[in-house]
Amino acid sequence: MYEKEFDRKGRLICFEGIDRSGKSSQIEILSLYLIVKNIPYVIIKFPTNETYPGREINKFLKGEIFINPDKVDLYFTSDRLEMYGEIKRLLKEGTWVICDRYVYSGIAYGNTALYFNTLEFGKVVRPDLVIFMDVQYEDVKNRKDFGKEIYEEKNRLERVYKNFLKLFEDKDFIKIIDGRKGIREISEEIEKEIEGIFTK
Ligand code: T5A
Repeated sequence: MYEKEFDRKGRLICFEGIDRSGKSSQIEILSLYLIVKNIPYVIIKFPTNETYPGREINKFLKGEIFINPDKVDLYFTSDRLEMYGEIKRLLKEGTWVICDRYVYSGIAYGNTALYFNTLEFGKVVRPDLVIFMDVQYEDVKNRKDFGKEIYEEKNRLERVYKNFLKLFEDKDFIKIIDGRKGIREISEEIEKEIEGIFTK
């Protein structure tokens, strides 16, 4: 699935989890940590607003436009495909890239993703670390703003959660974090993981 290795000076950290699992909150805390360490970084949230497909998906998720489910998956993939070159460029120059969702969301959420994700094979920049925020629908259904977006419903998120677990079985660069803990406790665990990849 991954792009062939290249000389990277930066590190690629990806966050995954179901909707409202706490990714953005942790990324905000991690960015403060990187500032203190004087590490240049960029945050990329997928779907982005940088590409045409990304902007269309963002409208779709808010219910502003309708897009056929197959086409939505294709758009998620296209959005990432447009960004992989930029991620590679940043890593080569020494900037860390923090992704809020990545190819794994494409697979876990996909309607027909197994087909469209084959388009990404060989292009995905391999992460140095994937943090999976391990929470289920029942844990997040009462979190602020839950239910405002089109995919935030029980059946879908239960399916997505199971897909994530299957995907992350036996992968050495995945760290599964209990996302039911408090925000501060989680961020301390994440910092320890980050310390571990400085020396890699
Ligand atoms: N999608 C995405 C696909 O279908 N295919 C794809 O290929 C890709 C890339 C994106 C949607 O698109 C789908 C997945 C999604 O359905 P989005 O709006 O970007 O939509 O959704 P999310 O990525 O899920 O972003 P959210 O903002 O909804 O969730 P976060 O970032 O995981 O959570 P966060 O940090 O904003 O926290 C949510 C709330 O919970 C609280 C926070 O204070 C906040 O109120 N919270 C906690 N509460 C208790 N304990 C904790 N530990 C907490 N951590 C945070």
